[in-house]
Amino acid sequence: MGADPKTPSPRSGTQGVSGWRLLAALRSVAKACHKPAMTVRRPQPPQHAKPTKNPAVKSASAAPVVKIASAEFVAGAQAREHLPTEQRPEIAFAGRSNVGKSSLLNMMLARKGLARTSSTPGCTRQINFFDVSLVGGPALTLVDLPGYGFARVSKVESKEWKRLLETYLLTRQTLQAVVVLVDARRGPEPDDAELVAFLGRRQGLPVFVAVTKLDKLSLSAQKPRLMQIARECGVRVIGTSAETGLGREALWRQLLNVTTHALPGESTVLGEGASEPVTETASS
Ligand SMILES: Nc1nc2c(ncn2[C@@H]2O[C@H](COP(=O)(O)OP(=O)(O)O)[C@@H](O)[C@H]2O)c(=O)[nH]1
Ligand SMILES: [Mg+2]
Repeated sequence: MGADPKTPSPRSGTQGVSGWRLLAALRSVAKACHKPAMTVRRPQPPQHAKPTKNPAVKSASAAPVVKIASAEFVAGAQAREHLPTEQRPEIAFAGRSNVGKSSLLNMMLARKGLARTSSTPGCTRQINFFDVSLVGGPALTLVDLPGYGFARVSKVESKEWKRLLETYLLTRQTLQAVVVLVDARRGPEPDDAELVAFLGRRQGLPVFVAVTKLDKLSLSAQKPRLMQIARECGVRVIGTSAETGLGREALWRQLLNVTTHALPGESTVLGEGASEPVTETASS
């Protein structure tokens, strides 16, 4: 009579192996068989940090210190004569085209799409003014400046933008601080250095560097990059991401500290130290 087909017939190598040993042997074979699958290159996770994995982001969105009571677009100026009347304290956001000015503004104002964002550089052709009132706090104006460093606009056009920008930055009486945006991956470029030097003409005008798109770097790369950019810029830098909300509170605190108002119920200054990066990354 032949062996029961369900009973594995003893083969060389497995002869005399007890049940548990066979099981162990099978397991190790199975394990060995799985090994190549484990070494197959899986799709790598993206280099940037996933928003939900950053505890700082969670805490920032869970309990925002700065709450926006109202935010609205009030004026767009393409020429000096179109600039609105000087009324509220103003904070201007400047930087190269596509660095993320409009996105950062929307993040600060907690309003999606209030400032128009675009993946096409050179879209903001005017100075845009946004009035904002904070809950229990001051009324301010945030200003989205035309981007510079965009090669594809005509020379005449870029000259006009430059003149408007310079006039605004040098003469605006209500201007209380300027945030210069620097892309985390590109770092400060000659145009940015030129702007910071230019702003030095207005003595006492606080200038901050906001490092944008930090989410595009891995978590471990973020802090060293911020330190490096702080060294290169020689001023305080704040790491931000419009994607995740990172840096929103830190930047608001810095800005409210230098405008004539303090946060509701607070008078403390965060992030003291000339070139200390102020970040909300998990590593800080
Ligand atoms: N991943 C990521 N993308 C951003 C961030 N900020 C801006 N962007 C993108 O960068 C592009 C330019 O942004 P925008 O705000 O219009 O730049 P602006 O020209 O300086 O005003 C858009 O496609 C945005 O979605 C950010 O923090 N993270
Ligand atoms: Mg813009």
